[in-house]
Order: sequence, then structure tokens, then C-alpha cells
Amino acid sequence: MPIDHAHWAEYLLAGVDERREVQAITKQVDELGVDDAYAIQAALLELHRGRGDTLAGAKLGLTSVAKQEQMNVTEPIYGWVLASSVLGADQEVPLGELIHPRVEPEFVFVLGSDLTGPNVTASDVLDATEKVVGGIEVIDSRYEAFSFTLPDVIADATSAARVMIGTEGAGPRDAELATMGCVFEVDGDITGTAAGAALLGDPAECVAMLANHLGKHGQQLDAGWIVMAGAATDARPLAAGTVATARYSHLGPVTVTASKGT
Ligand code: OOG
Ligand code: MG
Repeated sequence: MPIDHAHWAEYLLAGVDERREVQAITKQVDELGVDDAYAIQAALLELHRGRGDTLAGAKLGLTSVAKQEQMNVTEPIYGWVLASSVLGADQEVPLGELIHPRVEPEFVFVLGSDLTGPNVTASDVLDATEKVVGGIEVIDSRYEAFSFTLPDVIADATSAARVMIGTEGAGPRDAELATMGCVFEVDGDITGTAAGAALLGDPAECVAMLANHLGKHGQQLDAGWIVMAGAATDARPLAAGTVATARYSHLGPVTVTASKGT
């Protein structure tokens, strides 16, 4: 039987709206494949657009060994960044709108021109990049126990929930991205350290993969968008009152604070 993409998109959106975990789709549909999962992700994006949301960018996930081991999924994934998900500089993460959020550090590319696959290289990515900034992504899987298989997490918008972007940043060729350092601290404890090379050897290579993936579907990365290359360390729970800071060499620090509310 063909998989009803619109149905599963509504199912996931209900989890977001009602702030509750839902059962993984693959526990109910064992034949769910990656192509169907991207079709559900696209249907979910259309539901958000129907509510007036727009795209602010795109993202990769599971591009580091740290994340792949934490989530037990060993392939990179691609998703979107909704305009409504981008936090303002002094905005707290609204815990009351989320299920069981986690935070993770991200290298973020701010694009100055479009990137259209196929055949996009890491060097093309640097040419198209206005600046690279540090970021912290708030992920919030809609699935029970934050547990999923590859198709599940693709369908669920790659767990995207919120993102905070740093204000400093650097030009794409001002410093080598592969050796750029990141120290991730949660409530004063260092929970992870990584270099840009943790992301498939080079964060720009990840963005090239994303542009080439989109190119296969007649889509592209747009000038003005932010693009997250994927977390370089594993993700940590974001509880009420938690303060998380990612400190990057060359890019400056980024901090998110969780609201006290539940
Ligand atoms: C999937 C999202 C992964 C990243 O940066 O690796 C991701 C998840 O871990 O829930 O955004
Ligand atoms: Mg991420």
C-alpha cells in the first residue's frame, strides 16, 4: 500500500502542537523508506507554510561521529530551518513550547549567493558564503524517548526546533574551518570539544553535500539563508534554567538560556 505522506505529516505536527511524544512511524509502518521519509518531511513543511511560516535556511544532521553514535543512526540527514524557529539574540528558549529539547553546537554558514547542485564543491560553498557564524541548535525529536531510525528522523524535520545564531562570525576564508575549535559548555561544565573537521572532515563539504542533495530534487540553497552543517559534539538536555554556551575560535561565543517555565 502506498504510504500516505500527508497523514504522517499531520501526525507529526500534532506532536509539535500538543507538545507530546508520538510513537516512531517505523513502529507502525515497517516499510517506510528514505524517499517516503523525505516526502513526509516535505508535506510537513507545506503544513508550516500553510500557517504562514517561511524558510530561513536549511540544515544537515548526523554529520559527526559524536552525533551518529549518540543517536545510533550512521547517515547524514537533510532538513529545513523555519523562519519561526530562529531565536532573537536575547530570546530565551520557550520550554513550554517544546517536548524534551536538547542543545548542540553548530557551525552555521550565512549565504551571500545561491548554491545550486549538482557538482557543488566545498570551494564553491566558500565562494557563496558571506560569513560563517557559531550557533546552537535546539533539537526536539517528536518521538518517544528521543529515539528513532533514519527514516523516522528524516520525516520528523530532522528534529529541528529552534536555533540561536552568533553575532560575530568570520569571513569564509579568514580561518580554516577544519581546524576551527568549538568548546561546548552546559551550566559551566564542558560537555564536549571538537574541531570543524569532526563534520565529515570539513563543514563546507557538508554544505556542498546538502546543495547536491537538493539539486537532485530541483531545489537549491538561497542567498540570505543560514545553513547548519551539523553538530560537532553530542547533544545535551535543555532543562529549565539551563545555560548553554558554545565558544568557537574565530567566531566568538553563542549562549542560549532556557526559560524557567515548563
Ligand atoms: C537529529 C538531528 C541531528 C545534528 O546536528 O546532528 C542534528 C537528532 O539528533 O535528533 O541536527
Ligand atoms: Mg543539529
